[in-house]
Amino acid sequence: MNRSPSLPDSTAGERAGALYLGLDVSTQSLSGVVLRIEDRERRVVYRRSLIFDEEFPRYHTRNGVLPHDDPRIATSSPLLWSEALDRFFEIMAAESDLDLARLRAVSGAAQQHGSVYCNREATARLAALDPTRPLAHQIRAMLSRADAPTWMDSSTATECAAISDAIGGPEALIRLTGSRACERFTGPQIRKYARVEPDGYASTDRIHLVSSFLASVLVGAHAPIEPGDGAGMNLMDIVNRQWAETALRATAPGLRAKLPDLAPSWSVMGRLAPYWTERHGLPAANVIAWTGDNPSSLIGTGLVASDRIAISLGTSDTVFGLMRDARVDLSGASHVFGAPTGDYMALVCFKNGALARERVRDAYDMDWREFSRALRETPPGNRGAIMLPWFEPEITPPVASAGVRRYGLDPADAPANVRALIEAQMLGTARHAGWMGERVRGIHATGGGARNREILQIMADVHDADVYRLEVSDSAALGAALRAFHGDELARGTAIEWTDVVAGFADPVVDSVVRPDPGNVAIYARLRAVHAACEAHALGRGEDPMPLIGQFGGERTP
Ligand code: XUL
Repeated sequence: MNRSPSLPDSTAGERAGALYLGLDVSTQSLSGVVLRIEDRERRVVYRRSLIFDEEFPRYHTRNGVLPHDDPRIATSSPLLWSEALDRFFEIMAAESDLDLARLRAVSGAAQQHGSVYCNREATARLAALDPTRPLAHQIRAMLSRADAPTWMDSSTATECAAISDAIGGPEALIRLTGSRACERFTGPQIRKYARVEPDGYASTDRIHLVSSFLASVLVGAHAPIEPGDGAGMNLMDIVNRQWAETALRATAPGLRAKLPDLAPSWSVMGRLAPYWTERHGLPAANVIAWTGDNPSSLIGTGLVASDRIAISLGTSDTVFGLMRDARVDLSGASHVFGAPTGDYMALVCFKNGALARERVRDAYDMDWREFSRALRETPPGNRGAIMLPWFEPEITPPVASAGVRRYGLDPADAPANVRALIEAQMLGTARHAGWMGERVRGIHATGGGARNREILQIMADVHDADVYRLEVSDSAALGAALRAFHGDELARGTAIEWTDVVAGFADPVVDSVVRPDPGNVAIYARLRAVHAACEAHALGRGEDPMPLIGQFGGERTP
């Protein structure tokens, strides 16, 4: 998470224009972005992040997670998130110099999959939040479970198997909910809670996602779940965006009555409750449905059409993009969530991203300049040599035991290994996102790795698409602010296109476009088959790919 400066970007003279606030409650921090929109003039006028470990030491979180003896368990605290929300408003009101009377709407994003368990008193207590008393105390009295399991939890393997079996196997669950049963998803987490703490489950009246819980706190009433985030539960029918009866039954008894309703992403949840207006001097602004951080980032990176995808080269590499149709990845490696536009979004995650790039760089004792030089000085296609860079167990394709595989690649040839790594990563993104079925013409490249032009050239050549470097910080919070604007306009009866909503934000870095080289595109079209054959072989599903490599290398060598 980027640490935004604690001072506003620009606040002097911000007196006119409507303001829209977007919040992102992620694993480690809460970030907020305020947009000022007046006619055609629109810009970010305030940004602020609060790092949980630093700002709220009394919760003893490490990187936003509460300490546990069992490393598979990862929980956080709804009190911490609520307190952070309160602190953010307090700081914004004190330091921003914005005319907050012009705040028209608020929306938010939160880490996906996490769940918050409320007791029967929560409805009345939400409606009666007292602005003269600290928020955390009031929230504590609403919870039937003190901790909230988060997306980093991996303690529900038994539950995943049981849910999958009950639905008819992984493919059936993927077709129904958009994802196979995942340990971090909310359904398996709920099933585990109902099994391990049946009394706690019985005393739970409402189970929220982190996103719908925080929206509820803002409006002072239980807010619905929206389909972008709802899709991360293994409980929602991905096509018709309703709770899936069979999945509910496979998860826990009486679950439907404990879940909020589902509502479209642009719904108005209500208005800022008196707690917020009176405590922080805010107007009763509209609160638009909160979503998950990934669906929100889709908007924050400007991906509102299906012919563009984003590739984020971070700790892990992710590919995400909007899809018009509810296609699914039956391999189980990817997820389909709802998109805040009412469409769908795909998310494909590769664990061996920056981690693998750093391992290769270090193994050959290079710095990043030498790494780039190796890419410049080696031939596209690497004479058919392939590396499968599974330094850690991989998510896409699923690889349980780590181990780098090399085909036709001499481990002692440093430059060839650098090229083999990047080509494998880019071929991986292209091949494993192919199920989306969209013709990709443009790629928004983000993350630390996107600063390397040589990597972007290989990305452009492998995908046969223009690549634009994007430097959007806090894309989830920006997406939330843009959604606040969109939802508020709709609520006022103004029809507004998504392309108009994101225009001027999430623009590529000037002169950053990297275009595909037709000769290289042809090479990579052939190398795809070699990469696929090596992967199948490494996963124990295919023939020896060496003859294919010999053929490829032979054709390239004069
Ligand atoms: C997505 C996922 C993470 C969290 C991070 O499936 O688990 O990206 O949303 O906050």
